[in-house]
Amino acid sequence: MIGSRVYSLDIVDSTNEFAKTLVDLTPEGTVVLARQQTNGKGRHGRTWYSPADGIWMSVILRPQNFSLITVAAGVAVCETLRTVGVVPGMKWPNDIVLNRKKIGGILTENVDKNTIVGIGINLNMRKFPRELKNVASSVFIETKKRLDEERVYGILCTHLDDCYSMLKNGQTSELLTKWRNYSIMLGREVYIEAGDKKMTGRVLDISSDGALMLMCPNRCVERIIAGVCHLTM
Ligand code: BT5
Repeated sequence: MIGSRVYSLDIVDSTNEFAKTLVDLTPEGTVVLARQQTNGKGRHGRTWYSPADGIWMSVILRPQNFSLITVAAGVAVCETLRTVGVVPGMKWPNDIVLNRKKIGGILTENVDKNTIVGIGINLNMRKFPRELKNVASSVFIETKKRLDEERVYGILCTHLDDCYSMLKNGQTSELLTKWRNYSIMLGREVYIEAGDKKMTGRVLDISSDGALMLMCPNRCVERIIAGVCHLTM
């Protein structure tokens, strides 16, 4: 179902923004795919560097429960990369990482009853602007493998379908088990910025609604719904 209708664009500002213009017109599972984005978006108004050689796509979904959508999309990206011989990790809440560098991200936005799931994967890019060099990388830079973008996109649609079905069928514990297997965070010390709140702690788990469970130095367990997370060790 995911990808049964595709808007395939050469260049667009942001596939998420384009998808927002389609929500009343298209069936669930519609994909917007672009070769290049001129104004790719991250969370909270941040920008997403998206030249050619990556996978930049958005899917229009209408889930009953959207709390685990970002988890489901992240797991689908990891399963896809594993299928093509790359073993990435996930960093809560929305990062896909390889060798501790960010190689992908998820941007989930709700518009009326629709959820737009934006997925970016740095597949074959060979370089990054100076300001991103220390944090970002691509599958090609890390593995020297050049992967066929169309093939990876096709595999991704299949895994997105599987993970979204799990969510719809209430198989959240299976999904969370997959998240735990890909997570690079369990048991690690982290520093969290959640709005004005800043805290450190050890990651215990992810909850059934996608919140991060943190053991703080005072032995209290904090539940973090959204924020930026840095691994400290
Ligand atoms: C994200 O935001 O990680 C969500 C990225 C979602 C991108 C997709 S592409 C298709 C769809 N259409 C869109 O317009 N967006 C989605 P966040 O966690 O806020 O991370 C943003 C930060 O990551 C930036 O502030 C940079 O530090 C860094 N960054 C920017 N471009 C990057 C890239 N290509 N690879 C890795 N890191 C990047």
